[in-house]
Amino acid sequence: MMEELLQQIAHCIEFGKTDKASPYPPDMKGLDGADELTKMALDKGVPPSDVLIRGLVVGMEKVGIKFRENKVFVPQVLMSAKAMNTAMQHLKPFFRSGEVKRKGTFIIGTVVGDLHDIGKNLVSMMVEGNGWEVIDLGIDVKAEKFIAAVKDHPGCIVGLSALLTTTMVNMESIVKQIHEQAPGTQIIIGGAPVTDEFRKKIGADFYSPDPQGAVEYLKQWIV
Ligand code: B1M
Repeated sequence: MMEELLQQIAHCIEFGKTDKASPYPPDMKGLDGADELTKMALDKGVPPSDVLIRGLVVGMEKVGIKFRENKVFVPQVLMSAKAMNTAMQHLKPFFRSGEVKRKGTFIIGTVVGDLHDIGKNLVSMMVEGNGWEVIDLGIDVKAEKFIAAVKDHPGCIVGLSALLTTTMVNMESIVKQIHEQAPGTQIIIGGAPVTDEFRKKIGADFYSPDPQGAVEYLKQWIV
């Protein structure tokens, strides 16, 4: 029973079924969504950490893999993220009480000068959906803001996103300053113009072309 409920939750996330009222996806019209099923699971006493790890995260991981393989596209991922966010509202009280342990803290932002945020938001949602606490600093983020956040969250991992060839160069000084002021901090970079060659040049720790790569890299840093 519990197993079946968790599988249904994962299915809702994978296919972006937010709640019963949601007409999307059409073949699940009228059925309970992530909202109702998550609440039901918690009411039935399923541990919140199981709802997260064995339900929501499983669904989100499947979406991440399908997105990487071009089997689904941005709109579907956004629907999954919406379903995930809705379900997460029921879990938040447990996070706050410390009953559910997060895997660690991930700080992400689009670098200074750059206002593109769709890719960054996808990464942010996928990482959060995989059980990390995500602090999203937004767009046009200067080095000082990243450093302040890193100091507030010792042991965190940082993600930098850039979509312009003119702003990706700003990553270099941000990486340098974070490494100087908080040595050992892992920094992942990404965004359309970014490459692994560029990562090596600027001394960042990891480059991922997509959100799933970031999620997979983070697995080795779970606290
Ligand atoms: Co702009 N824009 N834009 N734009 N824009 C591009 C990026 C551009 C390629 C269009 C073009 O000319 N063909 C071009 C850049 C050229 C270049 O530098 N090589 C460009 C330009 C020039 C500009 C302006 C300068 C235009 C102008 O004003 N003259 C201006 C700059 C503003 C600024 O930032 N200072 C500008 C403005 C805008 C809008 C505001 C209109 C809007 C942004 C809206 C928003 O983000 N809220 C916009 C958009 C939408 C685009 C395009 C059309 C789409 C970008 C996008 O969201 N893609 C884009 C052209 C294109 O790509 N077709 C373009 C979808 C998104 C899911 O992909 O962000 O790559 P992406 O993220 C991917 C991966 O890269 C990766 O995961 C995501 C999912 O796979 N990823 C990471 C991203 N960050 C990651 C971090 C990670 C790991 C993976 O770890 C931390």
